[in-house]
Amino acid sequence: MQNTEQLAVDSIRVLAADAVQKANSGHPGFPLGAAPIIYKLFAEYLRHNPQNPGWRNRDRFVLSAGHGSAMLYAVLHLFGYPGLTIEELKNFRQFNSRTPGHPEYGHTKGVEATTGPLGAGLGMAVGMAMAEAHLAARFNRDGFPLVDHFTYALCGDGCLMEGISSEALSLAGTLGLGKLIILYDSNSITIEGSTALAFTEDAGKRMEAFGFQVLNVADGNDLAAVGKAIAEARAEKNRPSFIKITTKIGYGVPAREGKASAHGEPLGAENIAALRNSLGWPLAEAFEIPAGVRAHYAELSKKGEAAEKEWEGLFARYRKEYPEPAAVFERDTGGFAVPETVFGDDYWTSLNKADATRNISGRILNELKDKIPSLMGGSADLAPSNKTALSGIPDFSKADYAGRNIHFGVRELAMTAIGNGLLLHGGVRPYVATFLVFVDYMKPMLRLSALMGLPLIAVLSHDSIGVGEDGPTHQPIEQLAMLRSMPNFTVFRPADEIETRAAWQAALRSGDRPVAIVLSRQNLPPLEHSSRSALKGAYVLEKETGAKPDLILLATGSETSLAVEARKELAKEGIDARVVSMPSSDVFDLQPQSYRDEVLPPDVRKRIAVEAGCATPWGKYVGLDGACVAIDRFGASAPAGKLFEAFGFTVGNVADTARRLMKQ
Ligand SMILES: Cc1ncc(C[n+]2csc(CCOP(=O)(O)OP(=O)(O)O)c2C)c(N)n1
Repeated sequence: MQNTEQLAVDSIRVLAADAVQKANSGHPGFPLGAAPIIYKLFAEYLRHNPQNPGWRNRDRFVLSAGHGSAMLYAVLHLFGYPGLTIEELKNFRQFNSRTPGHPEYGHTKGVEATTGPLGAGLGMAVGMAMAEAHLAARFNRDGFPLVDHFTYALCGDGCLMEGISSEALSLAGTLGLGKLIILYDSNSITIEGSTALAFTEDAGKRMEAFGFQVLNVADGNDLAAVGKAIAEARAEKNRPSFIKITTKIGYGVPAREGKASAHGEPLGAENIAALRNSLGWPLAEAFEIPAGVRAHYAELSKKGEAAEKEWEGLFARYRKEYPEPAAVFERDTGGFAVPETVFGDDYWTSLNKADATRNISGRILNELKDKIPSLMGGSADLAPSNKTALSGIPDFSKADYAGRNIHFGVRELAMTAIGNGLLLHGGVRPYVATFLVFVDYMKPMLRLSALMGLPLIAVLSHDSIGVGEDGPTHQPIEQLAMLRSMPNFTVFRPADEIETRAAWQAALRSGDRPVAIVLSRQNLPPLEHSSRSALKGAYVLEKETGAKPDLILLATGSETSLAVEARKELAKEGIDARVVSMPSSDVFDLQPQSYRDEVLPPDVRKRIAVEAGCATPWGKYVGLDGACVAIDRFGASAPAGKLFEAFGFTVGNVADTARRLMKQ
């Protein structure tokens, strides 16, 4: 058994090294050092069923050190995860393989999160552990631990250098997430060399300060010690655990062991042979695994099947005993969709009064909170400004995991990663929030939401120079352009209550795209003709009076009413303008060409976009014969009214721009 175990560990090493070698690209060093950790975890502790990787109460595992992907693929292959054949390992990093350079969620069965940007996995793991705690608090009953699993993340030095590790793990400590276990592969090497160059902190002490139980394993090759530490981590109920495991990067390759050169380049044929030799590996052929090792993994794999069966039995009894929560649990963990009944005609009301869209959004959220029990979220300490608090609903806290108001603290990056983790876990429908300008602090994790196809909702208020006195640090300029440039991402910037309702509906119906709802701080007037057509991204808000408009005014959010006023002004001079409200250019771009041509007739080439952001997104809509009333400089600290005037967001300036175009 001892020998089989060692061979099982070494099979991970050999497969990962062979895959990197064949691809002539990738990172062999991490897998060689960390193989015993992942082996021990998957073989003895992780409750997972390779035959059904999506089983709801499985333990979650996130490889935060995503560059170690070859190791994860080797393990998933050895455990028999569907689709991960030896051919896929041979096609590591090749076009259309199941084994891309970094693990990609939704692409490879058994990969729980897309990782590669270091530290992101830690944030997502915290989100998963929060979802577990929340669902357990809501659904578990005496004798029915329906939701009861651990979340593990494996990270390296790089993940812990990244600031997100502090953001996310500090919150995890505060929340006392006892079922979160961080495994730290401490090999003291990163790409540029020794961690002594730039990372001399005592990470364990940092985690202790965050409120973690900290455990140490002096030798990562000591399987018994690794196992003992994992067992101790699992036994600690009130604190998350951090296990520092000392390993050697490039273990088994004498020329590379303990060196940065082990990190990110193939080992080369000579070193591959040396690896086999020093491990005492019995087979010379690449990708060959001894039959006994395969049998060993097949045996281990069965444990997971049994665990799932047992849970299915538990759930069947639960369903009989508690049919109502069982039905909710099944629905909410079955996908991201919210009940369609939520969006009936009674949803589409409007108070028809001037109000800030952030206030309107807050009202909508609170109307929905009871209809969508899986809705939970919060802000990076700006809930009173973002209007994202669910009133009368308890906070999500160590004392009450059933609460649905999350206090992320001032941690936008971790907040967004946690939002992704909540969605990856399933069972909850999260939103996160901050000021639009601080979306810069969220961006890398929103990019992962988009890449993973997760419908995370980002509520982004204070969306322009309308912020006023806080000045240019708080006034977004290029942020809308940045968000709109992202693939598989939807931005909604509604102009009034009806359009804000459209934004929320679009966000909550989205199953595979993140949605940013961009909201004003200042009051906006209700629009006479706003409609559910906003769901198409853009629509004709004010129609021309003649057969064909002289000009089209395109606007979003707070500038829409300005366009409407400018149209009236132009009408006095006989200029017949159409106003197109375009709360979401992303959604509009997905409409059929016929609809797009209807809204923006190709032969009407005099077009003006009006938006209190940079002009970048508007070129493709206004074309060479059009113009933008936009702001391509930083704002200033002054009352909002003064700023709109100073930067040309006035009826006079929009009308002047139109007059100029008409003369051309
Ligand atoms: C955010 C981010 N920055 C930079 C990189 C590039 N990168 C990949 S691995 C790595 C070093 C990681 O060191 P460590 O976590 O100790 O892994 P090991 O050296 O043990 O493989 C870097 C800088 C990245 N993947 N993500």
